[in-house]
Amino acid sequence: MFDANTYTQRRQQLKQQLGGGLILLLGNEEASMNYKDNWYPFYQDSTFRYYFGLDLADLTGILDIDRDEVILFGPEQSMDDVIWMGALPSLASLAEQVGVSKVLPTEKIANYIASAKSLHFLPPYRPEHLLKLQAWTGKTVLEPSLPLIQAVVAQRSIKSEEEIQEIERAVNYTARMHRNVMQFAREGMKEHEVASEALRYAESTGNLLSFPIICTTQGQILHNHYRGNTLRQGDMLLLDAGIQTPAGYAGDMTRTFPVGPTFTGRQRELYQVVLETHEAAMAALKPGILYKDVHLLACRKLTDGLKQVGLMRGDTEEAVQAGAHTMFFQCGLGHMMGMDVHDMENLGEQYVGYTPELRKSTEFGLKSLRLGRALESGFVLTVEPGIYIIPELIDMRRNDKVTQQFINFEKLDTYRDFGGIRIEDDLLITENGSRILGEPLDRTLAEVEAIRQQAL
Ligand SMILES: [Mn+2]
Repeated sequence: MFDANTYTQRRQQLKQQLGGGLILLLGNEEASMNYKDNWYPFYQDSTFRYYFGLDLADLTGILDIDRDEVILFGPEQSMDDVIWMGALPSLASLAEQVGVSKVLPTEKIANYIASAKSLHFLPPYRPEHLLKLQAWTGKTVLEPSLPLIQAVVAQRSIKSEEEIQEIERAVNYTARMHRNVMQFAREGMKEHEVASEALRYAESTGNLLSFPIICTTQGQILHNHYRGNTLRQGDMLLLDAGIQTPAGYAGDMTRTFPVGPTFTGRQRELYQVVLETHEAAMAALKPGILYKDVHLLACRKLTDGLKQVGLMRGDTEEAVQAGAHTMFFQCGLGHMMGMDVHDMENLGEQYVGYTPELRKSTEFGLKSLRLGRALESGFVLTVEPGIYIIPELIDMRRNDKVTQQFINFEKLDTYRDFGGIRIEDDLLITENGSRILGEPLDRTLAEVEAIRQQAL
């Protein structure tokens, strides 16, 4: 948690931005797994945490602009709570830690908001939030506040110096977790044995994971959470994993490395294509450039590389315009990152990654690009190109005339069992360009093979 002044200033800025009305910010509740008292690990709502700092369940914050007051609503601990969970500071002293001087019991919310001229709240993404909002307002159909969404997105998109330090700490731990796994993995292990080493490392440092680990020899499945395969000589292992610090800031990196001491010939070729695409995309980052254009630049670079390998052919620009490259790269180049690994995705991708003038595309490939808009100094984002060879997609597009023009199916058919490669780093947009966050993590062919050779 930051100093109380940080939260006071953040709330002040939000109130000024909105100008009037009442802002309701819902914290999260505990979520039950299979019966009421068996909970998933608690996860606080990131916007609530951004403005109120507290990482505890059942809190609600109100910024009443018209009455010029900030109130933290919550329960006081009962003796039962103390017996089962230990004593906590009072609601008033919790509030004081984040610069809030007025507290009220949750039961008072409905009365309090009844007199508000206009009520601003964010889109509920948990059913409990919707039920609460319905109960407190007496309305069944609820319209989230667009001005509030826009103000929160504008504020949270630009990371402050103390946030950047915290994100960099998360990325440092993330890089160390990856290095640890690159040294740990062995032929004959199951994917879950490797994933558990990543988790062990994260927890041993007093941190958490920022999302469930992707640890797979089947890297072509973009969000593969199956971990039952055995690592075999000749396989590559793709690890997409990130650490989240106790303050709630995320890291998110991906590396793909050989199970043996070296990549095979065809793995080297395609790894180099992804690496050069990754470098070209990172080099293009600067304030003012559309991230969509960086994505398209990456698609052209990837296509050029695939043409050299002989998997694609024809004019690069035409191939990308026709979407032929999505045979290999079906998703977006990256996303915003901060307190959420996909930062603020609950507020709506259209508002976080796009603008009213730049709508998100519905085309295959571009529809999965979470960030398209012009970059600004202070943004933190990921760059994560990849090559994913999906046999079902090859078969689906085999008879497509446009695709046939640009794809060498005869050769591609010999790559059906290739798998997937992704390389992902986290970057800060600076005044003049960008900066890779965190300690360097082995990325080139020579670096990755060296760490594997030392480990084996
Ligand atoms: Mn990512």
